[in-house]
Amino acid sequence: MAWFQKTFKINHVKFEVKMAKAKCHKCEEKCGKGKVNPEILQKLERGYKDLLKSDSKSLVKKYLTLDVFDKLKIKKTSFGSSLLDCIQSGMENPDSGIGIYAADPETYTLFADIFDPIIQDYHEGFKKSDIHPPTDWGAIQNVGNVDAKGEYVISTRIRCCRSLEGYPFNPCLKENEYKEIEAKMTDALSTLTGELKGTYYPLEGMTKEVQQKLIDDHFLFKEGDRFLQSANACRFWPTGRGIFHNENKTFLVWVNEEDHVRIISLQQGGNLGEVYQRFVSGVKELEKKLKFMKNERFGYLTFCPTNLGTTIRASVHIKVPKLAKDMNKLNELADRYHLQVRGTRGEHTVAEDGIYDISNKRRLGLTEYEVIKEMFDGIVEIIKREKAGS
Ligand code: ADP
Ligand code: DAR
Repeated sequence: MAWFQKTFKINHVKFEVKMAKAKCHKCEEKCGKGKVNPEILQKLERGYKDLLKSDSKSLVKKYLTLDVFDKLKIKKTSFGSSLLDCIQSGMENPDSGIGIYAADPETYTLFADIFDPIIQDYHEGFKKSDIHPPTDWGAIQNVGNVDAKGEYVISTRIRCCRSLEGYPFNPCLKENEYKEIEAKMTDALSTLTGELKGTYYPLEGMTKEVQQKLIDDHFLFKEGDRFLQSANACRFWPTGRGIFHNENKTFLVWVNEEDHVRIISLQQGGNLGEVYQRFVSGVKELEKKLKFMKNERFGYLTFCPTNLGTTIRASVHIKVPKLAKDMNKLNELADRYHLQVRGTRGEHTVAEDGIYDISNKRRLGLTEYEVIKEMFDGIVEIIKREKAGS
């Protein structure tokens, strides 16, 4: 396989990227060598015009000014990715929150004029000149239970995203590369022992009933996410996709959904410390066996810019009936503590039986411990406000 080794700089920070020289299928077929072809340009112009006319509140609409658009629309990465490969999801889904994905790792540099302002906005101040801090899991034993009396929190979950070195992101992956990633993951997962020991279940061959039950029980990713489909992240589905979990379903790993890997620890109740301990153990064990894509400025690289850095989302499923009477107020409170409110089945879903998914929002520019602490403090405050009735 032809390998791609590239050193490039962003704001004096050197990026060293080594990966298979994959071509983004979409651009490769249509663009030929060196430039974005007229058909791609036409789709970009039309989609951009519709986006400007739409009532979209996405960050890509907010920051893709005409000057930036005209500067970036003619560019193509060495993988063959164009601006269209990055923003077509946001153009086809005006209700996107962000509206952009990195079609391959190089897009973060080549299209920095649109990625950087969106990253700074979403991660609440991570500037072009900022560098993500080194990994720091902190004093794990100091992390406690957000709801020791068990009055509000139903369950607690921590997840992170990882991309395997040597492979581009979803839109540029070939079918055999999905299988290669799955094989590397199943090899690594098969060596886990103790509480982490478990079994890998490929989506291929899984009955719809088993799949739906795993989704309904909040263990498995949803299928057919329209945002990911528009981003060309679901090709060859379900090839190479699957889920690993231990016997108690408290440690899980997703393979080839939005990212190459999602590592998840979850359990009933509010004991964030136990969930964190298991999560860190699992990540450390897998890091012994696999090489993940990471660089100095952004930390762990991911398909979506909202997940860069620690890539950690720590969440509770919680009932806050008093606060939920006024969703604007609940969201304002969440914003104040750098939290994000999602529906019961995750992002882009609604609350069922009054259960909300509340988690840290920012993942970049803080250490792992700071992200967990920020979520812990925010949830404790939310519970305090619910008890007080406002
Ligand atoms: P992700 O967090 O992996 O980026 P989603 O927001 O779509 O993606 O959530 C994925 C799944 O995780 C959903 O089924 C959601 O219900 C479940 N989930 C998230 N937080 C919790 C939690 N605290 N307890 C139980 N399930 C959770
Ligand atoms: N569809 C994207 C999702 C953004 C963040 N969530 C991710 N990456 N799962 C949007 O712009 O809404």
